[in-house]
Amino acid sequence: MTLGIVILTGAGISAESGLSTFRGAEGMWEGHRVAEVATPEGFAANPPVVQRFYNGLRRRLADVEPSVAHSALARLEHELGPHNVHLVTQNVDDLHQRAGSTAITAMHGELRQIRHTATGEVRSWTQDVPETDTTWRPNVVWFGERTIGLAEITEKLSSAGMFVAIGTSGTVYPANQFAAIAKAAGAITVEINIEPTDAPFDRRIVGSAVQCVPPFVERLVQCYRRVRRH
Ligand code: BJW
Repeated sequence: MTLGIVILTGAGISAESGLSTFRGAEGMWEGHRVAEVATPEGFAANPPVVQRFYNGLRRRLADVEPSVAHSALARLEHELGPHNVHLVTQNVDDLHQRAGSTAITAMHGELRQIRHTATGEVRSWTQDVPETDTTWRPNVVWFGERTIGLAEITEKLSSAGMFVAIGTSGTVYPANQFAAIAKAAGAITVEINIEPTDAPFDRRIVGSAVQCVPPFVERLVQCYRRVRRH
């Protein structure tokens, strides 16, 4: 039996672990303009600002832990099987991986990786990148760059029975199209967010990820067990 649940997560799922979301006050990002630190043009114009910014974010990862929301999604994959549950995250942190999820597409890249600007070689980050370095860049997707795994994601959305968006503002393309793609393919669409967005989801669960994701997962697991028994 294949259920096809696709889950999209955004910065909100990591907020209660202590990582800030993106669209805070006046579009500032940890005190930087977005164009300064999250575009190829920003990197070309001022590599030290960008390298310093990402070195700082990476170091911060060591101080945070996955929350019960991340763990609940890992449990969902474990209970239903990786062929039934696919997690697409816009987050560049590694909290889903550390919580135990394995069927993941990190569509905006991974903070703990660096990429060679000429060859595209990807390496694990082991130490701070020198601030003046332009040979290695963070392996994250900046504005105007192609997201990772879009064809595979679209395929999964097109056969999904359920799509769940957790803690994302739905302001960034292409992730903000996923609910519509899944819905057009016949999926039930669900949003879990502390502040509901304008997008036309079938169901909305309003509250924090830590409050809402574990009971939501519990209901799905119970439902799955009931269906399997019959
Ligand atoms: C909680 C909570 C709690 C809080 N519990 N909930 C015009 C000009 C130029 C470009 C464009 C344009 N129009 C459209 C574009 C395309 C552009 C785009 O979308 N721009 C818009 C902003 C206008 N998109 C792109 O450029 C993408 N690429 C692309 O389109 O490629 C096309 C292409 C094709 C072929 C060849 C080449 C190109 C790429 C987008 C990359 C985004 N990258 C970033 C940075 C990653 C690196 C880094 O981390 O530094 O990814 S931007 C940033 O936004 C980050 C996030 O993943 C992403 C989404 O943010 P998210 O997760 O939704 O966070 P927030 O903060 O917005 O929302 C948090 C939510 O959580 C809120 O709803 C809260 O309520 C909620 N919440 N606490 C539950 N406890």
